[in-house]
Amino acid sequence: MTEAPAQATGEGSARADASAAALTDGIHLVVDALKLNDVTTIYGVVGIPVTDLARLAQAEGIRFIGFRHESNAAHAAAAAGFLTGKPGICLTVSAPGFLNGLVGLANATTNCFPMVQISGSSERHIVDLQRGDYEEMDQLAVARNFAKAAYRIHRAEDIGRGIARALRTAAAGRPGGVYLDIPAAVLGEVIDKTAESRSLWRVTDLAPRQLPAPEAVDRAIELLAGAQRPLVVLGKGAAYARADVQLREFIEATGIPYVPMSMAKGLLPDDHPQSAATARSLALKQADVVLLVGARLNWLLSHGDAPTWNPDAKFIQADIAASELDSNQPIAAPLVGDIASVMDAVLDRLKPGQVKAPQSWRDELRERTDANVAKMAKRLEAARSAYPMKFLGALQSVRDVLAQHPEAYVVNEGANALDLTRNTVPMRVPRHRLDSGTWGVMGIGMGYAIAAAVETGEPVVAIEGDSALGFSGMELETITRYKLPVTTVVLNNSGVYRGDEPSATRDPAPTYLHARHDLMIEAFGGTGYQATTPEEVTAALTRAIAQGTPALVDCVIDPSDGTESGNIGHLNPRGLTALR
Ligand code: ADP
Ligand code: TZD
Repeated sequence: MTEAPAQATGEGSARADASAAALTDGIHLVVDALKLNDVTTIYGVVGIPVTDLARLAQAEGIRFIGFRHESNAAHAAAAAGFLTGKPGICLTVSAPGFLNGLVGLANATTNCFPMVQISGSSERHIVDLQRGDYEEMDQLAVARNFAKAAYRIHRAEDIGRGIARALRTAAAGRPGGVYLDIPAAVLGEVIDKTAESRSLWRVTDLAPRQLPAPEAVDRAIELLAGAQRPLVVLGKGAAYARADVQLREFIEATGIPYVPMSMAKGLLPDDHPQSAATARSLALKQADVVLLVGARLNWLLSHGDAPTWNPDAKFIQADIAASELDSNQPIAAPLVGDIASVMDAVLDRLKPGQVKAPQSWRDELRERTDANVAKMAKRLEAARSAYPMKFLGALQSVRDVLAQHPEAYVVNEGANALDLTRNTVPMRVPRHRLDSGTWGVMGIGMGYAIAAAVETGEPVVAIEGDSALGFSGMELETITRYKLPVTTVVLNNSGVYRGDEPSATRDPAPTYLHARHDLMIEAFGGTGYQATTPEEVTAALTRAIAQGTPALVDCVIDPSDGTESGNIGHLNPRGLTALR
């Protein structure tokens, strides 16, 4: 006897419903695994094969922020990782979408921010024989080069395992970007629902504490105790570690001057009396014992080399990655562990009065600070009345408005726009400054700003060079679509570095650009302002922050203001041009 088709009889369709209820698929498993691990937001771009995944995530209460370009979505996920201490999630489609996201993934890894890029991919049996599939690419092989780790899930029953593994690897130890490949066939695979509950798990203690050995702590303390000119360098690893209270207690108890790296600004307020930020070159050149806290001796610190540094300086390095030690200079006292645990141990083992920065050294740095502040005050004063407006004219207005809004997050990229903002706009609160970071990458602006607004709900001010904004400018539409409290301030000097370079041909010079960015945001429904004087900048920014809706202030800056590559012009190869 042949069975009637299930849909033909009432009894059969009830049976089909019952069996469907006992089934689930890869897409549901991914969403359930993310929810189980408290993922609240996915940043991404939809398309084959992840559209239903985004839809289901949204329906199930995970916020999906849809971007215009995956690079920006990945940067947003990275910033979310830095801001929350938990991996940000980016979702991309196969091959080209995946590749677009990789810049963000690699940048996250370089900066030690935790994130996971989940990407759909095409059919393995077609891709691996290179038979020419839709969006064909061996994504796992590609991603390995750019990520802390890369994994692929081959069976729906491994989805829970794959997500747990990706989240753990991204967050534990030195944080970084993890790639997770889920082929379309796995997303569509149907499996028994009872197996589901057993295949998913919640990661316990995502980034376990790692304690330094007591003898390592004592070695570091003794070195500091014998120092004549001790210095602390705070890096973004210290900011990430959320050891704000311990760091402040240690610095204030010992009186040691400190220099914050750009994303560590605000860990202690920039106007703290022990900040040597404004006497940085003297501090680095003279210090005899240097405690690096979550800061690498990479190009941003001249690799620890003379003449920037005292060639006899002894380094103590607190870092979670032991492989970072001795990467550039001998590390006399390694402190391997998470910075919160390291600083707890240091405070615990430090005897009262054992480490005290000599007053003469503090005075020397204070004098240099005062002299540099006075020099800068003259430059600022001159810029205030200059017309056309200078970078420093606009930035003083930004500084003064932001002084009223310590809760605001600052995103910053460009060359001159980056250097001058870092030096002009002080930070008062930890983890409120996000910038181009270790790579000096352009394009983080709108992604970072969107993540800061989504994750914190606070006002965000993105201070952008006009070239820098171009890399992610289409996300102004994302900002307006989601009605985020982001104000973008463009320091528009009509070019990369500057806008007055003459051209040798009928084409514009390679550095020349031209745009009215205030009109761009208006096309998307946001509020655009054009500002030609510092007073106009103040009025526009004050209004924009008060309104809390998407806005852009296009600051018209003198095209002749700005130096080639900002303060890293020496890295430009000159070759024969130097001889001319
Ligand atoms: P900056 O650019 O601000 O100088 P870097 O990105 O060069 O900072 O250095 C950050 C360092 O902090 C990295 O070497 C990383 O391993 C380390 N790090 C990140 N998170 C932690 C943590 N929780 N505890 C200890 N070290 C950390
Ligand atoms: N591409 C990427 C992804 N990152 C980069 N760092 C660059 C190109 C090169 N680059 C810089 O290093 S800064 C910069 C570029 C293109 C832009 C500088 O111009 P700007 O800022 O308008 O953003 P200023 O204030 O005019 O200097």
